[in-house]
Amino acid sequence: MNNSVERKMEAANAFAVKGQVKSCEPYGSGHINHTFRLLCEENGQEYAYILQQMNQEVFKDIEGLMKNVKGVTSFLRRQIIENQGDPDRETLNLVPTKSGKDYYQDSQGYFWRAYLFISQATCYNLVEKPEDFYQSGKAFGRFQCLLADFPADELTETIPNFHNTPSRFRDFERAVEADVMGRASQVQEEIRFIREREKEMGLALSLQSQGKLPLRVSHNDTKLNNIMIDDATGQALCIIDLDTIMPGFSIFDYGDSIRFGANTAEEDEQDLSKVSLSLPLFEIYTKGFWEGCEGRLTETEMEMLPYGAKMMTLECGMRFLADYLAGDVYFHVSRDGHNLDRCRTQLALVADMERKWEEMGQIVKKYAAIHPQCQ
Ligand code: ADP
Ligand code: GN1
Ligand code: MG
Repeated sequence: MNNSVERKMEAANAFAVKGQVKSCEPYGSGHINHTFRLLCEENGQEYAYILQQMNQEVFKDIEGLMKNVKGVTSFLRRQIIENQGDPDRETLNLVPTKSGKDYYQDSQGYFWRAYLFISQATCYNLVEKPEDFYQSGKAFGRFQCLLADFPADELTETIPNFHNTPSRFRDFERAVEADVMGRASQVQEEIRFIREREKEMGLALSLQSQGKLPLRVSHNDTKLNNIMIDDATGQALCIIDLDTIMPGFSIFDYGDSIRFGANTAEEDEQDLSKVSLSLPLFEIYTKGFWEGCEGRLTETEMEMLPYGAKMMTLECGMRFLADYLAGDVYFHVSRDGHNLDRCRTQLALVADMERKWEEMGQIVKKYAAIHPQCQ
């Protein structure tokens, strides 16, 4: 057995699962943690769990992160029970270790956690049915609404400056300057595209400092594959990947969903002719998010939704390119040039948003006019 297999089995056996561990295989398509599907068996009955080795390079304060996850999932669980929902499927549920802790540190110092596996539900990498995207908009909107009552001062900021776009731009420029892999010369066009948009990057922070854009407890990583859709009902069932819940902007939660889900191509598509912003998907998500938020967005937040979509796409493209230049050290990659392909889809999508800017604004205005605003 190699070292990583041994560590995985050590971790699998550390949690208070039902029965004996049968298998533990890599699972899902997340870019950050190492995720496994853990299958156990007791009296001929199978029990499934998600086992995750958390990314300690990305998350420096695992204790704070796990406190957030525990706090938010317990909070959501109470709300789901009050609403007569199914608390084992509508939120993540941590499985404790055999000694009653929320996470496990293995003998080599790596951190692990386990969740109940949510079965008969799917995470999509591309919208297959527009209805799914509408449902996810509604669920992310509602999620933000529910978290409005969560005590923000109890949250650890798991990644400081996570969606601080000017700070991301400075990181990007440092990666260009260092050019440790000698790759910058091949990506001059992409570098230029990003630099040309530098002036737009500080707008959200500047509106916040003028008191026009509120900080809210937000998810911060609202892509479609971070939500589980119930296979039987087609409804959004559970929002997952809670590692980045921190105070942030609603327009960025909305925008990150558009970035991923309203793209007609997958995030790592190599044929850029397939990349575009689908206005019907943009509209249906806007409707869902709006309804989910129950009009709890300010006028400025509403106006800034298209900007949120563009900024999240540009920021993500910049992060992928910075990682490509740095030698693919942050996002998991599975082929040469993977981060560059991802960067290119994002920049192509930004360009298409710019072409469709007017229409995006019209769609948002339509919903802003229908829904009541409080605040
Ligand atoms: P990452 O931060 O690496 O994206 P995620 O927490 O999003 O990690 O998990 C990766 C994938 O694992 C998800 O996209 C989803 O497919 C699957 N997954 C995570 N948690 C569960 C769960 N409780 N039940 C079923 N599948 C899950
Ligand atoms: C990462 O963890 P995952 O795969 O859901 C990243 C997001 C990016 C996304 C791009 C903690 O999300 O910020 O938008 O990849 N998460 C972190 O697909 O950096
Ligand atoms: Mg994820």
